[in-house]
Amino acid sequence: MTPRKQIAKTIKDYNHFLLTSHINPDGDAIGSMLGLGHLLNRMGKTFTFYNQSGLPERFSWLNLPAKMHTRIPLQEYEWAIILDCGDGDRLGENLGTFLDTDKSINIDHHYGNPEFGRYNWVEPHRSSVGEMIALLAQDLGMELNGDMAKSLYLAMVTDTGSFSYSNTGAETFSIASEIIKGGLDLDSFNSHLYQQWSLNKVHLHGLAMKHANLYCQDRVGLIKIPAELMQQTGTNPEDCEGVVNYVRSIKGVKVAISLREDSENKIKMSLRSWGEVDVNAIAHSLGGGGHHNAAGGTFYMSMQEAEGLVLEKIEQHLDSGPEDRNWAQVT
Ligand SMILES: [Mn+2]
Repeated sequence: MTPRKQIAKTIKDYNHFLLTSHINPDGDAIGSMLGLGHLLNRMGKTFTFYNQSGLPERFSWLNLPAKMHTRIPLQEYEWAIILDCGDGDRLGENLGTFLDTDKSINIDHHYGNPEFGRYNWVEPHRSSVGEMIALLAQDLGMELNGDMAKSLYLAMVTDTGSFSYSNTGAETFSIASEIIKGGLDLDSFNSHLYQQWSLNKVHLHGLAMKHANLYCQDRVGLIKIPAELMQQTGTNPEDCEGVVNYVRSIKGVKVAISLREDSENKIKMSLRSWGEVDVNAIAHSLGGGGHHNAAGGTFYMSMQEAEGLVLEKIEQHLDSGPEDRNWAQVT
């Protein structure tokens, strides 16, 4: 039996679930979790939500089918379903020791997922885990509508950069089409998703953009957010989401980098690319990971040292020969 079928059967056969996703959750982590919660609700199952970082403010307009727990201990469960976690560490240190991997289901779309669960449905070509939950809903005979569909649409639209990244497949569009047929109000949805900024956030992005720069014969764009920039503008790390896309938009740029100072000597890196350049491999060589065109990681060093190191790695990668060779390594 395929993992996908095994998971559908397990959901039918059991009643009590724990649903969780990665720390600092993005739209896919939240959307897939909420979508699966709504799905379980329709089947009359009980479940608990857990995310160590809680629900980000920018997604607070969604209808939660259950309370989002941020603390252990949690209620007893028969199966834990872990969503969008490229490895077990992404669950956060608290849940790591609480979970019984023998009662865990791992649904993910990251390359190199170590398949830490009893059942592992890992498909790196999928746009998002939300897309996979939509397929599961269809396998279980459900229409893609209501709050379930809205949550899954959020997962797909955020993980594909509004259906623009190379992970957007034909099936992504056909699921989106089913969701629109199911009655999703796009205008209302988009105003909730995109009208979330504060004036402070606009100022933060403006200042960061002003100091963006190009390296490696203008093939690499870099944007930095030192902690003092957030203090100066009264913003927080959540407000930095997406800054990497400004340098990704510059003509001729093959790799876009953002570096954000999380705390002293802790720098969060995001990498984005177009086409063949494999930023997952670059992130991996620096202790991080992700997807072919979108990856990230953390440096425990100063901003200046992190900048030097990431630029050096990218330069080596870009100069290491034809890019199609790098592409061949991951397919
Ligand atoms: Mn994802």
